[in-house]
Amino acid sequence: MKGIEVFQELAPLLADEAVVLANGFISRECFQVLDRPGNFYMIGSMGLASSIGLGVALAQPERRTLIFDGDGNVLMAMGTLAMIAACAPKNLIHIVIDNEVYESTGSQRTISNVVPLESVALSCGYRQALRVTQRDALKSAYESLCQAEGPGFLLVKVEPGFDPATGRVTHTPEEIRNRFMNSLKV
Ligand SMILES: Cc1ncc(C[n+]2csc(CCOP(=O)(O)OP(=O)(O)O)c2C)c(N)n1
Ligand SMILES: [Mg+2]
Repeated sequence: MKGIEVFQELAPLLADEAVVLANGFISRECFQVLDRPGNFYMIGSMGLASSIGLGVALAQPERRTLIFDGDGNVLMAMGTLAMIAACAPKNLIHIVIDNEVYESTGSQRTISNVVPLESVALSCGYRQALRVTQRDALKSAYESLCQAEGPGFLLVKVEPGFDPATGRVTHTPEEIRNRFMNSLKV
């Protein structure tokens, strides 16, 4: 499975969730598959999608919040796993697209081949943590996390392989912020 297939599989299931996306190819692939006002694309700040997602989940406990993260992003901000577990928002699902490389900057190897990030999350205190390696298992794993109490963690092992024809996010940071905030008004 390639990273973009995670979005192809899960995008049809989205409704009014707040979605916070890690920088680089993860944001770009989601933008290509399903751009929506409720998507908050990180433009630059690596490692911080999880912090922002935590803040959104705590501010809007009645709304499900999804974080789409990368292995490099999670390794860079591993302390945030502990903070998410300690704050324990029931409405948060943290999805990590793990290609074992920093693909957006040239595919340098990370260490997620030897550090099982879902075990780290579970040890920190996430209520659920699953690993998926096949596309056909993704939807049911996601749905089981939706039905369980969060915070949930879904590690999706993928092969590297970004399509260079995938465009960049064309919204300005201000547009991303404004439409995201509007989409969260109740
Ligand atoms: C603080 C900071 N350091 C480095 C970068 C450069 N950078 C952007 S994306 C990226 C790789 C992210 O890796 P990962 O989370 O595994 O996602 P992938 O690119 O593999 O989809 C790096 C190093 C950055 N944007 N900000
Ligand atoms: Mg990666």
